Amino acid sequence: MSSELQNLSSRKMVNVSDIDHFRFTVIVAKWNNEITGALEKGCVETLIQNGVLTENVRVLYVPGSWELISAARIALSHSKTDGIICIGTVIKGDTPHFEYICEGVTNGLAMLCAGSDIPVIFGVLTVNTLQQAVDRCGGKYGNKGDEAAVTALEMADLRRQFTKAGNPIKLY
Ligand code: DLZ
Repeated sequence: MSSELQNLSSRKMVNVSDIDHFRFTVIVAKWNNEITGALEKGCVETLIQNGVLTENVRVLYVPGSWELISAARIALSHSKTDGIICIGTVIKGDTPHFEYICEGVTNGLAMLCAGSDIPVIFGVLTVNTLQQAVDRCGGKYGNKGDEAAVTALEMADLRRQFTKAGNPIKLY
């Protein structure tokens, strides 16, 4: 399936009730900040457009994608949040750093997902070229920050269906 068919950015609005109760933490890596800044903008705008209150969106910055893991862990441990959205961009260079960082960040965030019921969303671009990143932060393949926001809203809503009083979902 082509990337174009996987572009979710056209679906920016979600059908989720009581969105104004949700709190989100957006963690942004400053490495490749011309890209991550555009992803952050798309993400925050999509959250707000869907009804999340501005004061319920906390944006934190870390040096690089590697630090997304520890920042997400700190946020999980020390804040009340309904979802954590990790934003970064890793661009392939001449050395194997790309593989190490991508694998480390992916595994680290996956471990956080597995260890917590708060959704941790993977908004990290892993691309071969700067142009591929540009295409995905508001270019021809949409803005993956928008997609991360929509995913966070849907996952926060899913969790709420299990945790709110009068739980409508049967666990078995
Ligand atoms: C060191 C490094 C390199 C070479 N490339 C990237 C990158 O493409 N994207 C990114 O987000 N971060 C990169 N970093 C920084 C690491 O993520 C990290 O901040 C440092 O290794 C310090 O732990």
